[in-house]
This record gives sequence, C-alpha cells and structure tokens, in this order.
Amino acid sequence: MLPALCIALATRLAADGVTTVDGVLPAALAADVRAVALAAAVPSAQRQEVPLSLKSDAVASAAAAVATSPVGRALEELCGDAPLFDLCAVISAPGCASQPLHSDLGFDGAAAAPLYTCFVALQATPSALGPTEFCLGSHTDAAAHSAPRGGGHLDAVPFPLAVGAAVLFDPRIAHRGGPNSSERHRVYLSMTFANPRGSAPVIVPAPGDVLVSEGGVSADGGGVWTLRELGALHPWDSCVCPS
Ligand SMILES: O=C(O)CCC(=O)C(=O)O
Repeated sequence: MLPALCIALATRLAADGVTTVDGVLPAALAADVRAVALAAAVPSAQRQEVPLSLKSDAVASAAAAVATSPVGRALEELCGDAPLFDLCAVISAPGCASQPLHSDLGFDGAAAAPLYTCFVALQATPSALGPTEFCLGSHTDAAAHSAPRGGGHLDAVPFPLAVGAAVLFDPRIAHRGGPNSSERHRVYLSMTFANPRGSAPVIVPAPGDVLVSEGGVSADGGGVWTLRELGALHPWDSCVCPS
C-alpha cells in the first residue's frame, strides 16, 4: 500500500501538472552534487544543461535518494517501475534573464504524460535565484499548450524551493526558468523518467539552452536504470525520506 502522501502527490501532479516535495536530498549531498555540476559547466553560459553521470558517488547517492523519496513513490504509482530517461543539471548564471515560456514535450491529447521530470534544488532557491515558473493545468489543455509559442497570455507561478526540495512536473506543462537576479548560480538536479504507460515523447527543444543533455544513461555507456534499480544504489539513502 502506498503512503497517502504519495497518492496525494500523484493526484496533484495529474490535476495541476506540477507538485512540490520537501526534504528529498539532505543539504550536504545537494552541495556535493552542485559542486560536481558546476565543475562540468561552461563558465560563460547563461543557461545550460550539464549531463551528469551515475559513476559519480554524489550523483548516484542523490539519484538513489530521489528514487526512494515520495517523488519516486509517486512516480511508481503513476508509471510503475519507470526507467530513467535523462539525468543532468539545469543551471542559470547570475544575471540570467527569464526564459521564454515553453513546454518540453508536444501534446497529443493523451491523459498520461510520456515523461515526468523532477528538479531538485541544490541550493536554496528563493525568487531572487529565478525558480522555475509553471502555468498550472496547461499540461493537458490543448489551447493553453499552443499559447506560449503563439504569444498568447498564460499566468506563470514561481515555485521557490528550499535546498533539497523538489518540483515534480509533467514536461508538457508550459513553464520557464525565472530571472536570476542573485550573485549565485542556480543549480537544479534534473531527473526525467519515461512513463511506460504513456505514449512516445515528442521532444521540443527548450529555448535558450547552450547544451542539450543526451542523458546520463547514454553518457554512462548505455543500459537502463529503473526507479527500483536507482533506489538500490545506496540503500542508506532511504533514511532521508521515510515512508
Ligand atoms: O531553468 C529552469 O528553471 C527551467 C529550464 C527549462 O525549462 C528547460 O531548459 O527546458
């Protein structure tokens, strides 16, 4: 039986297209993954996606913590034992402008999302660091879905995050990275999972990124990592988020 919290998360995700989960990563592990990501980043880029590898102990521990957290359990409720599709860090630099509203996936009218993405804040992300903004309910709204690229108006709500907190979203939702008016890089761990119960994803490239991750799975030489396999990487991490 799944904990009530995970069922509530899955329900919110289906209705709004986005939900938050606190306490997914401990602050020390978040700081370690942040350092790994920044070491691999392009120094001059305003926005970038940096592929991450499960061969890094910090990244593997973080992936295990996400998989065993309520994020992983909500995903299991929605998708079964979902395979990891993409693993990267999403970084915005100090002074970075707001990203145009966009969705990462096309919308074919299906209720089930082809993918789900989880961003975990690797430092506290109040409004000054430009947390991601989401247009609630736009993931399954055909009119709303076409509005961002056509210039239509949609209300975008910022989702500030505490360090180690996560935002889990349906990538068909209209969203954008907010403006980073701080003096710190805003670094998110990004994990995307394929939904075996959804249709094939139609990826729409995000505007403004200098790197598009090919995914940690292919970067690590192939193979498929599922939620359960990731959760078994570092069993001690399950103590981060008790069920
Ligand atoms: O940086 C963000 O908060 C969002 C990034 C994003 O939406 C993207 O690159 O597709």
